[in-house]
Amino acid sequence: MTDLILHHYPMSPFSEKVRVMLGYTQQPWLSALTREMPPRPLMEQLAGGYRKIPVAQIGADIFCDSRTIAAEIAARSGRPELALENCSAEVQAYVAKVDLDVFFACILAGGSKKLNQKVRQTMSWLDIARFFWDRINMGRKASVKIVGLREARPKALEHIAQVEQRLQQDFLFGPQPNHADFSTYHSLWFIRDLGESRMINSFPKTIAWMDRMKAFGHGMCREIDPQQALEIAKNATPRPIAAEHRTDPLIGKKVRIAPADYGQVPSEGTLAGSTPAQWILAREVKGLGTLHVHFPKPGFMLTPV
Ligand SMILES: N[C@@H](CCC(=O)N[C@@H](CS)C(=O)NCC(=O)O)C(=O)O
Repeated sequence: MTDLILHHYPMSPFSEKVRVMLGYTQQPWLSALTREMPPRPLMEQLAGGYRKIPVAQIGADIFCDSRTIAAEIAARSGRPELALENCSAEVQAYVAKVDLDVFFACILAGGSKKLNQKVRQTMSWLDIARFFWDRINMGRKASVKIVGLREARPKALEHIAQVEQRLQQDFLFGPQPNHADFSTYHSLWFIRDLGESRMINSFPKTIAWMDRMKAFGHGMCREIDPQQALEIAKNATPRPIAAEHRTDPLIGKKVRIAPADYGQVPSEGTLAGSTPAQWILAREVKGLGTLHVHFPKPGFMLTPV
């Protein structure tokens, strides 16, 4: 099986969602580190305009958003419950909330001196300034309302109290983890493990569940030079797309696909496939050949060019 390459950075919560999923499934993976903010020229070659992190790569197939990455991990590990589209409507509605509103509440509430110190140890002052400038702009241009600084802490605490109440078994929706556990974990990891905040201390079941999640680790990971990822893409051809996924009237037409919520930079190419859960965009990239870029349908917009 061709290794999965994860393009990520250590402090990225959504990357942590995927790293822990890779640990849980004991999938071997290759780690390609990227910067905390654009410009990311290498990522642009692979994914087009899509600017969020993480992005995964398997040969010449590129997976944008933790959702398509999770679907891939689910298929490779034989654990269908890790793909959100295989979960119940209740779980899907829960994840839609925790991966957006709750995520922002936790990020804003989780800021701490310890986090600042960690940021200072890994980024230059110039990059810190660039980082804040980038995120302020991203927030301003977002098409969804992002929680305000003052509401963030009560909202995060309300969420943690609900998690505490939900935890009647080892995992949030039963005795085994599903997609929702990983979606919930990454924001709380930001608060507890990165920020070293005490916000979660008075929630014992949540702490015990977080420890169980953390114990999955990050699996069998080997760091590569991101340039190697380009070589791998160049030497691979995208996976074939089944005939039943090539029936959409827009197949073969030029389209743009972009997130509908924030960081809405589109990727442009030719629509090559449309499954119930994903769009697949074919992009011709100088020096790399044809790449297939996979996007989830929920939360994304497709516009014919
Ligand atoms: N819906 C996306 C959200 C990804 C996301 O917001 N990632 C953050 C980092 S954790 C990001 O991309 N921030 C802007 C950036 O890194 O440029 C997913 O599930 O992957």
